[in-house]
Amino acid sequence: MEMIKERAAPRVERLNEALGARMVGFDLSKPLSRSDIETILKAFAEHAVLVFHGQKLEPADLSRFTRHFGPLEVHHMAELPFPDFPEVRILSNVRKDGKLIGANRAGRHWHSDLSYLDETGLATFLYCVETPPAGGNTKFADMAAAYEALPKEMKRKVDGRTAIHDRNFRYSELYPDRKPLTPEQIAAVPPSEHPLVIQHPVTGRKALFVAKDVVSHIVGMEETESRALIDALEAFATQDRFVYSHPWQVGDLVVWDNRSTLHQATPYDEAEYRRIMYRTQCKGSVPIPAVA
Ligand SMILES: O=C(O)CCC(=O)C(=O)O
Ligand SMILES: [Fe+2]
Repeated sequence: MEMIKERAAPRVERLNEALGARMVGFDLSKPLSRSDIETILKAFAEHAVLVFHGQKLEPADLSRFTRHFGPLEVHHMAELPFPDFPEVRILSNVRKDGKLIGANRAGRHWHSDLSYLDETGLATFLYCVETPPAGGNTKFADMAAAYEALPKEMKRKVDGRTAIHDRNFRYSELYPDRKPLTPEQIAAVPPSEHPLVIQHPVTGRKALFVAKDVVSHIVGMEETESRALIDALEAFATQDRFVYSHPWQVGDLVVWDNRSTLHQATPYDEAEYRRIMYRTQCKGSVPIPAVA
């Protein structure tokens, strides 16, 4: 008689007090059942950061999984490590023939992916191929919980406001080891205006939408006050009580919701250790302003 290997029933476990869920019993290297997809999308809306351990994924698998969340985004500055899968990027410090095999030191500041475009990032997917024994974490901050916990007088300052997100604002400070952007590259990604408080299209939850190194100013606010408020909002939202820091293991796939979280990569000993991540993203939409 043929033995049928029993798979553990899929389940969703909370990661920590702040946010995130561990997804147990899913094999993302195979097409998923309808009910698994529903479970995953529901958990995504509810927990914002999903962690799947022990995966064995090829670029095709990552691509297929990403498409359950929305249409694929081909990153505007992407190198093409997998010509058949232009949507799959590599993040790494590894060099081949003297050339980096992917983007290095990406996202070392708090941000929401593509927040500087009119249609901002929806879900981002990172799959760990190689990781250093320490450091190289990805931290996530819960911008919905942060908004809810905001002191009244701060809430009054942000409600109904908009802010300018600008990829070019601090690019050269954030990426000192990269070639400066050319005038053409700068012109290709103009700033974009978004509400400071946005509403999640699925859950209806309100979230802060701000990051100090990407938001250049708050519209209609005096410069000094605007800078102080932007810095204070990020500092408030990234307190430990709103943050989950993911320590990577080979085979982890993490997906996060850019509409309700910020994230940041932490440093590691790049001279000593290798870090290789595959990355995809799906296309977002114009953020919805929160109604008071
Ligand atoms: O490398 C990481 O941990 C995250 C980098 C990042 O910001 C991204 O992939 O969007
Ligand atoms: Fe990012």
